[in-house]
Amino acid sequence: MIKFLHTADLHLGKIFHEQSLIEDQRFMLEGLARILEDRSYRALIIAGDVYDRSIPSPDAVKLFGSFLARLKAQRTDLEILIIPGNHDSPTRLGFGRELFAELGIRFVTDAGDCDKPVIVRDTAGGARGGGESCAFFLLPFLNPGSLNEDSITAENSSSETEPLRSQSKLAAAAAARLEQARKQCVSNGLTYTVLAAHLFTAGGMESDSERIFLGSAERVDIGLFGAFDYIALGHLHRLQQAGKNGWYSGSPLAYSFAEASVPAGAGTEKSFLSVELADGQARVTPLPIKPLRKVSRLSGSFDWFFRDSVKDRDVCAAEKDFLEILLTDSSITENPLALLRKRFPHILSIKQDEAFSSLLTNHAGLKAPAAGNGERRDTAGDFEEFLGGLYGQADGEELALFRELLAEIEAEEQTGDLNRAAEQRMFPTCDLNRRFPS
Ligand SMILES: [Mn+2]
Repeated sequence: MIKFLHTADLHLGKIFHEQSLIEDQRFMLEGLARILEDRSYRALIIAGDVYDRSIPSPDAVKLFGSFLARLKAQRTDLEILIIPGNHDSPTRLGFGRELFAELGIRFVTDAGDCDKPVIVRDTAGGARGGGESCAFFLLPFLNPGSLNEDSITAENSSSETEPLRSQSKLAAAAAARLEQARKQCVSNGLTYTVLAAHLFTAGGMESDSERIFLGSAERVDIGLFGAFDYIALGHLHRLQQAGKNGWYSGSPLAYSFAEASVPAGAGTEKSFLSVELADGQARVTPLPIKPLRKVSRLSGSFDWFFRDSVKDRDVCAAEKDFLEILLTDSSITENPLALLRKRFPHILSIKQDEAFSSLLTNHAGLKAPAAGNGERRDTAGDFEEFLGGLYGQADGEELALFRELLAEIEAEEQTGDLNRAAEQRMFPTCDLNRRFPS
């Protein structure tokens, strides 16, 4: 029997609505290290997106370094298998990989190396083993150009090779290489073959925290890798099966409110996957992860949250979570985040969709009239109407102040126009957007 743990999409260094998650990630990795104290685990797979950014934050790098050191301090025999995802820089992630390989920490960062497996043997039956064995193939995220056309057909008559761009073509090229190497392993008597890959498979269920790929050519047919006993996938952040033998472990923490655990919803639980290869098949067991702080979504009126919910069990249970609150009021509340933060210290987002949509339907007149009808806009009148829409009626004092400021600005604009005309004779107009593309 060969047993290993599969995770992916750690996104170390992730900033979630301006909130650093580094403490939450440290807590999660401590939990992972504790699971791996169990000596029956022979390997750990991290299937891409170790970091959130290609240039990771110093905190993230330190955290990952100390995590690897801890794993090796407690278990020198554990194989640690790592590939870059689309968020990682392969070169930076793979720094020192030749040295790390000596320690049983494998970073495969070049797609051309995907056909060189790491062999793990079951030594439970004594030092000479005699037990089962597994070849772990590691396929890094396929950046455009990371494989050439000639990888598909070994006998390529043309000397010119074309770098491949789309995910589907790259995956097909990788699959051809992998299948040759996999067959070789089987004929060499290895019991199992496993593939780790960071891919967006066709039919996969997305959440809000992956970087999206557009177009069907960017989705990969998981059937290409159907001969492997298990495919440890990264990229999609929800735990899900892909094809017969493929699994996304999902991210170990929720990285969007779409993955919130409150209210309870299907498929939002975060887990590591414990995989046992035995009796010719893979048995997959999700190990639920208890986060330091949950990500939750609540809805109700502002007054309910501000006053009336102090004894509500669900609200009290979520008080310290990373929160998104959906306000159901039909009128807009000013500064709700500042007001609610006293009670909910980790509130990160407030939505007032209902108030905004009722504002639009009840005050259709707020919409700007069609441009170019020659009518001069009455700015103060528009503002009065806007205040009316927000608060039922405009505040007279506010409106008077607005008229005063408006008069000042209009006077300035008139003199400004004369100055600008003079400036433009000296400096021809330049398009700022073109000079500084966003
Ligand atoms: Mn990811």
